Amino acid sequence: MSDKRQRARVQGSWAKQLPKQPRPAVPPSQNATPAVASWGIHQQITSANFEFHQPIKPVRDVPPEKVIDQAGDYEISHEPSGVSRLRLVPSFLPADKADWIFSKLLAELPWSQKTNVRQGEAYAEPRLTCWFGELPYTYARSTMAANTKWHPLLLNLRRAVSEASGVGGGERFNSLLCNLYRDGHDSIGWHSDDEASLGPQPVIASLSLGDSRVFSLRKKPRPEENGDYTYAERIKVPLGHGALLLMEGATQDDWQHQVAKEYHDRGPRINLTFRSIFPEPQGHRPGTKLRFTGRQADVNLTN
Ligand SMILES: O=C(O)CCC(=O)C(=O)O
Repeated sequence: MSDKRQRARVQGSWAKQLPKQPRPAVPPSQNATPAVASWGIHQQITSANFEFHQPIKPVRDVPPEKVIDQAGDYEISHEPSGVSRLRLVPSFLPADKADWIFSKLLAELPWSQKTNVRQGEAYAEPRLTCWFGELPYTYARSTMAANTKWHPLLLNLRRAVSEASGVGGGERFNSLLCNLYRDGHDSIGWHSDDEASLGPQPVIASLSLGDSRVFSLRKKPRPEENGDYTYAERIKVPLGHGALLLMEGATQDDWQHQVAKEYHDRGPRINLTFRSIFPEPQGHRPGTKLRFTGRQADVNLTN
């Protein structure tokens, strides 16, 4: 038996199933190797019938990472939860103004290090923060107390950022989380700003000052991916001195974001994230996450 035919015998059983052959009008040729077909007559085996095909493993490509570094409005996804939108204004503040604001805020804001809790373990958040707003804010199982003593400079910035964001027809953001990344080792891990206290589909306006850092986004996987982000869409947004980034629509439902550590020299950076915060829904633990469940935003108590 030729090598090829030997292979066909061994592999024929799992080779691709072929369409049924019509009954041959004439008996198979003397030279062909007979085989018993399902309808009980000899059918001619041809090399075309039993060609070996390497089983095709479905190949799935990791989507190429996108970069957003130009001013504009971007629709980054369309899902049942809605459209996720980013708006980038790289030079929202002119450099000289941004320099002055940066040094004032660095010196004059009440920076402190927050202790968060993850999987029952307390850890020091690797950045400094302070909070302004009439309500406390809880994330990562740790609460920042209400603080109504807004620095006057922050009140001016709030006005400018609220106008640029068009929040609530001229209303202003009522709260501000200030973040100080002292160097490249300070960071914030993957998360969404989706606490129930921020309401459904919050608008978050993020103003950056100081050294540039990369703001990364990754799309939340579908339920059948079981939390695996291997094939997630990813976007990088370099945020420089004076840049304004708005996250709107379903961005917090469908995407996570982070500022990763950087292991080359990075100077200090301040990030001001303006948002509006509402009293926690009754009976919910502070910091509970709001999750989109298909038809409307719902509260998931498993934060
Ligand atoms: O520093 C940044 O640009 C992002 C901060 C952030 O994601 C947050 O504080 O929730």
